[in-house]
Amino acid sequence: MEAADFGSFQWHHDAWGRKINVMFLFTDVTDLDQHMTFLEGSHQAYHNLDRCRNSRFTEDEVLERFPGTARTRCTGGAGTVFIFDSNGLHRGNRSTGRHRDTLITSFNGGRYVWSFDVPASHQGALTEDQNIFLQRWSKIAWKGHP
Ligand SMILES: O=C(O)CCC(=O)C(=O)O
Repeated sequence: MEAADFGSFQWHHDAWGRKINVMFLFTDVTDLDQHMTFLEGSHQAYHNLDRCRNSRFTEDEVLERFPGTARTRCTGGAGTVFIFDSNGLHRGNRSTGRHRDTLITSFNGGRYVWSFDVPASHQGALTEDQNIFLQRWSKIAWKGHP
C-alpha cells in the first residue's frame, strides 16, 4: 500500500519496561520494500507516563526531540536478524514495494510479563518440564479443571 502513518507504521517505542526485540527477515527486503527504521541512540530516552500511554510520535516530534539523529533502515537478505531495544523509537514503513515476511518477538527479564490465564485442561498436553515451569511461574493463573 502507499506510505501511510498508522499503528506500528509511525514512530513509536514498545516500552513497558526493558525488552529486547528480535526481528527475523524471511524475505529479501530493500529500501523500496516494506521495512522497519530504527532511530539510533533513542533507546536511551526516558519516556514519561504520558509518552508510555501514547507511545506514538509524529515526524515533527521526532525531529524536535531527537534532532540530527541517524536512522537505520532494517533491510537485508532473507535470514537477516535485527536485535533492538524496544525502548528505542522505530517504525514500520508501508510502501508499494514487495511484501515482507518477518517474525518479531521480544524477550525480557520476566518481571514485565503481564499475568495471563492458561486453561487447566491443557495441562495434559504439556510435557512434565513445561508443567513444572508454568507451575513455578507466578504470573500464570490456571483456569478451569484439568
Ligand atoms: O517493522 C515493522 O513493521 C514494525 C515493527 C514494530 O513496530 C515492532 O516490532 O514493534
